Amino acid sequence: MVTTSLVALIAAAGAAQACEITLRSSDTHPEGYPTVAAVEAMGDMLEERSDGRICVEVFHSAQLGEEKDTIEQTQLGVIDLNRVSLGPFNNIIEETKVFSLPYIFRSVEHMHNVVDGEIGDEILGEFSNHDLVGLAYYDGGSRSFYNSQKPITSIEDIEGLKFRVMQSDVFVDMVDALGGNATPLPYGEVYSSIQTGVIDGAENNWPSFESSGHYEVAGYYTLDQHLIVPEVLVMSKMKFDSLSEEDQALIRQAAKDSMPIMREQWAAREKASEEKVRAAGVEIVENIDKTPFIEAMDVVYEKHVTSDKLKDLVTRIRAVE
Ligand code: GTR
Repeated sequence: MVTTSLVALIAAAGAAQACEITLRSSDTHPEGYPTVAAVEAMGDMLEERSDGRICVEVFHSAQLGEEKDTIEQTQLGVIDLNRVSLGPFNNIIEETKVFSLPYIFRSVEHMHNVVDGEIGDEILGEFSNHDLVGLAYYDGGSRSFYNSQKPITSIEDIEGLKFRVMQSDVFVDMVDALGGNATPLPYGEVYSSIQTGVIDGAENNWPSFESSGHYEVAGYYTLDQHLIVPEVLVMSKMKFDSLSEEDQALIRQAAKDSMPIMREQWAAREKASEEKVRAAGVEIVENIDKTPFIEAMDVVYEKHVTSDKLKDLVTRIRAVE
């Protein structure tokens, strides 16, 4: 046993030594979550294709901090790679707002068609004006409301409830428009805030609702699916620009190649998380009438889609099949 672990240790040290460039990558999710697994898979491809010169080290479970802070750190070049939701970019990169608008995507398939096409490339391109390089899109399913108080079966039930949202004005206005009270908070503070009654609930997809344990403190989940926000893998522009063109191309390609791996894992994890949450006895409200929710969002669009550029993007997104 001792010999085996010693051999493994030496092998690991050897591999680490061979890496000329080690990219430190941040993720708020735990080991095994599809986003974490996808960036690890990207690292494996990169290491192989660069003959062991370029490695990726994924710091999962918010070891490097909460998303808003890690984004700043990535812009400053302290963190090299970062896998985050697009939501926290809304207040920094205007154009990302269009993918964070409630009910902008008709389905996950529609979202895939948009991000895989020219609009997706355009939005990724915007990151380079903000000290970042947009590398790839990942899935974030659809987000719905959960809370500790009561089943939400119609828009009226939201009245007066306090919901945590990601740190973006679009989401604050979204909850306000539904009659609730929005509190922007870092992801890591949501569990205890629901538990202590500081907030009544939050909103997220099946895998996050499950992996964060929020379902243990919020026993009502209403599948209103108000948001389908893609997630992104970004890189520090400073770090990216310091590399050779060949290495930049290797990184871009490995990131793109991790997308199908992510989508496959996501589909499986969504099912597994849903089963776990249902088995735990969470009351799920399904098949609600979404029309009043969609109609209530007009004010959010009026407030946030003001420039010609954003208006044009919204029209083009809607035109995608
Ligand atoms: C998750 C997403 C995370 C984070 C989190 C949140 O679905 O994968 O990147 O944004 O939601 O609500 O903060």
